[in-house]
Amino acid sequence: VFPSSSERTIMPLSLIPLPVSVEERPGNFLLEKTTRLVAHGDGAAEAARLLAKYLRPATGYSLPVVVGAAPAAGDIVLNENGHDKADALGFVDESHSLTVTSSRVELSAANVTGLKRAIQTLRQLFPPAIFAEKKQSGVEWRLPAVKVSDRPAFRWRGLHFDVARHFFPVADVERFIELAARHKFNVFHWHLTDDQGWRVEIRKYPRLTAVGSVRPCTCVGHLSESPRRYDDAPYGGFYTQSDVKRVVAFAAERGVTVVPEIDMPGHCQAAIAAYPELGNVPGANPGVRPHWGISQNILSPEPDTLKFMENVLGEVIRLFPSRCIHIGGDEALKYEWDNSVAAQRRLAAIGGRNMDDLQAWFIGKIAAFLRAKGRVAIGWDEIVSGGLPAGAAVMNWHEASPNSPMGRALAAGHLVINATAAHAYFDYYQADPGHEPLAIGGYLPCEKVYAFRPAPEWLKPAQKSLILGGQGQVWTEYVPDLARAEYMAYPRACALAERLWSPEGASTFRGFVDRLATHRERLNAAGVHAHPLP
Ligand code: TNX
Repeated sequence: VFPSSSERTIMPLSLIPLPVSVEERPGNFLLEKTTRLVAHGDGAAEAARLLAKYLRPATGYSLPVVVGAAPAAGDIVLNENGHDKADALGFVDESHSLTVTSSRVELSAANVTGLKRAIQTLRQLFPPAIFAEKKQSGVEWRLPAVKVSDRPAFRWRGLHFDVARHFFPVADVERFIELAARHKFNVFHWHLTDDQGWRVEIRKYPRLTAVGSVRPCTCVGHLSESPRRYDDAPYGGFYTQSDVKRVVAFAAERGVTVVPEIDMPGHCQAAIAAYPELGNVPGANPGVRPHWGISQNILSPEPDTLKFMENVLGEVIRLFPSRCIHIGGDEALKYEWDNSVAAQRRLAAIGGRNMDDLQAWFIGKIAAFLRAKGRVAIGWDEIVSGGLPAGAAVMNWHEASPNSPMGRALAAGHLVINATAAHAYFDYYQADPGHEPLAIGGYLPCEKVYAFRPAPEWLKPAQKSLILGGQGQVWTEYVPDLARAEYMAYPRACALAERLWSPEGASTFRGFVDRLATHRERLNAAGVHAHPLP
C-alpha cells in the first residue's frame, strides 16, 4: 500500500496533528541568534514571548521580541488580526496560517490562541533537536519553505490526568501540560479528588488535605489479586492554592484551559475520612482508601453536605478561570443510601422513585450553584440517568449509541465531550500484557485510538454540533510516576490529537505511522518515555 499523493507531499514534514493544508515550496529559512520576533498586537507580543522561550534551550539564542516594528528581511512576524471573542464555554477561533519563505516567517491568527497553535506547528518544522532541553551544537536551525493553513476539527481537545490515585508534583503536571500543548490539546482535565486522596487545598476545610491527602498504605500488584497485598508506607501529596495558580498560569501561557474535577457524590471516601459527617453512617470513619476499585462510601444527601461542597466549589472557581467545572458523578454506589433512614427520608421529600433520582437531585443542586456563579457543570455520563440539570454538559466514557446515556443527552440537546473508554483510556494495555508493565487491563492499541470518531456516524445532523470534542484519560491506579504516565499516554495521545484536530479522512493510520517516525525523534529529543509501538 502506497501513501496517497497528498500524504506523500506532507510526509517529509511529518506534522502531528496533520494540518488542514500544507503547501511545500522551494527554499528554506535560517534562524540565527539575531533573528527578531516582530509582534503586531498585544496577543502577538504574548505569543512571541512564548516562542522565544520555546526556542531558547536548544538553540541557546535569546531572540529579541520587538513590538510593532515594520517587518524586515530575516524576521519572524506574528500578526494578531482580530479579537479573542469566546463562545459560551470560553472557546475561541483557533484558525491560523503560517508562511515560511527564505526571507521571512509569518504567523497570522485572529487571536493569541490561534498564534499559539501556529507556534506548535512552527516548532515541528525545525529539526527535531529543537525539542531538546539543553543547547545543541552543530545544528542548523532551518525551516523548510511552506504555507500552512489550519484550524481544529473540534473545540474541546482534552487530556485528563488523575493525580488522586498517584500524586504528581507541580513540575510533572507542567510537563504533562507542555507535552499536551505540543499536540494542540487545549484542555487539561485535572482529576483532583478521589477515594484514595484529596489533592487540592481548600482553606475553609483544612482537614481535606491534612487528613484526606494521605492514605495509610497502598495495595501492591493488581487489585484482583487474592489475597490483596499492601505496602507499609503512608502515601500522600497535595497542591497548595499557590501551586494551583502556578499550574493554571503555566497552562494559560500555552493556550490550555485547566478544567478541575471535584468528584461527587461517589469517589469521596477521602473527603469523608477527613469530615465523617459528610457520610451516611454516624460515628464511622472509613479512612482514606488504600486500594483501587469502587468505594461504597458516598456523600450524604443532606443540605449541610451540599453546603460543604458548594463552599469547596466556591474556592475552586476562584482558582480556576475555566467556564467548565467537572463535578464527577460517576460510579456512585447507592448501597449506603439504600441503608440509610435519612437518605430514604430525603428521597421521599423530593418525591423521587429511586436513588438515581436522589443522585440527580444532588447533582442538580450543585449544577444550579455553579450556574448561578456563571459556570457550566460537566459530569461523567452517569449524570444522565435520573435526568440532567439544565445546561449541564456530559462527558461520555461508556460505549455510545442512540440509546446510551450520551445518545440520550444529545437527544435532550446537551453538550457532550466524548471520552469513551474503548478509544481513549490510556490506562489500558497498548500491547501484549505479557510484555508490558502492570496496567489496569483492557486493550487499546494506538490504531484503535486513531480509529476514534468523537462524533459517531449515527448522530443526527443537528446533534453533530453538540459534540464539543473528545478527550484521552490517564487514570493512575497503575501509573506510579511521570515516566509511566508518558509511556501510557504517548504515542496514543499523538493519535488522539490527530482525531481531534485534523479533518476526518485527511490521513490513514499508515500515513500517521509514517509521520510518527520523525515525530518520535521530537519526543526522544524531549526525553519523552514513549511506548515503542506502533
Ligand atoms: C472508571 S471513568 C473510573 C475511574 C477509574 C477508571 C479506570 C470514570 C468516570 N471512573 O475512577 O480510574 O475507570 O479505568
